[in-house]
Amino acid sequence: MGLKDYFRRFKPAYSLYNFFNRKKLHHIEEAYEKHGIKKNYFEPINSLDFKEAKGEPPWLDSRNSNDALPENQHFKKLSPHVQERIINWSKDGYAIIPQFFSEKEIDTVLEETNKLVSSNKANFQRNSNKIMFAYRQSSIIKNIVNSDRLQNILSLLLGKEVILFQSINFFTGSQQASHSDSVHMTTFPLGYLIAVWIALENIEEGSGVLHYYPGSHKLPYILTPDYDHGSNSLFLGSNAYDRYEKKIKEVIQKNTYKKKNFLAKKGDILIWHANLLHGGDQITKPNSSRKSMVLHYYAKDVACYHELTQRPALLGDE
Ligand SMILES: O=C(O)CCC(=O)C(=O)O
Repeated sequence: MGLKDYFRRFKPAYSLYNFFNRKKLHHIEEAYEKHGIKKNYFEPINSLDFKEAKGEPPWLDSRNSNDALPENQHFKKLSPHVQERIINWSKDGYAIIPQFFSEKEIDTVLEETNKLVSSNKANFQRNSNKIMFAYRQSSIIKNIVNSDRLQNILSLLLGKEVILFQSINFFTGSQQASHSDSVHMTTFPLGYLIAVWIALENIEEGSGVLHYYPGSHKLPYILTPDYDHGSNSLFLGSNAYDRYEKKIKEVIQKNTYKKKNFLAKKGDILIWHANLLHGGDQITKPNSSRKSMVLHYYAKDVACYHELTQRPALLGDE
């Protein structure tokens, strides 16, 4: 293992970084205070820290959306097209809204993304061709994708106002193994993350299609105590994510959830629950493109952190 990897697993390095980023960590100080957790804002954190804390899950995790949504004032204001698409949220853990974005909106997002790339401003993730946080660099992208029209739906589903935390633009399939976002972007109480996948072109079979397991959001969350993560007080476990993926594979094998693929048309969206298992299929047609954008939102007034890397989330920089 290289020195760089060793350093990436060294928890005090993150603490030092956090120490100098207090402004982006006020939210976690507030959460610690609210839940009586004796911890400094810069220290490592994971779900075990909230073992004794009390908190309510999102309202549609404890109620049936078929009964609860029709009584809701915000639901009543949505178009019948959207209402019909989100009504089974609590059973399915996902909602597909065809043609949520117009062709013109998507073309504008693509043009802006291409501009970021050609001007060398795109924030490519290490060793990948995914662009992170494009919405922070282009207000045009931000205004299109992070519209009130979308936020109102997400806030309704979580029962709390949402804030956009991260966007990822893909040119090709991620081929990421099935996972729950809650190991990457975790909340206390659990369940206060929500994601939106936007098709930026018609998605073809073989291009590394997004897959998901309807209903799998009801499975227990797989967090630090539930798999062999290999970390200790100083270091994160080596290959902790591989170990997590292995655990999820076992969970899928033990259950009977049926995998579905999202063969989306340009402008379609799929919204998923914080704990819905999903991932990217293998690319079987070499050189195929799969242009898409993912938005991850946290709810306001909850603890937001990263279970896998045991760091509080840095919020801000909008
Ligand atoms: O788009 C994909 O292939 C997977 C995206 C994903 O899993 C995520 O952003 O959480």
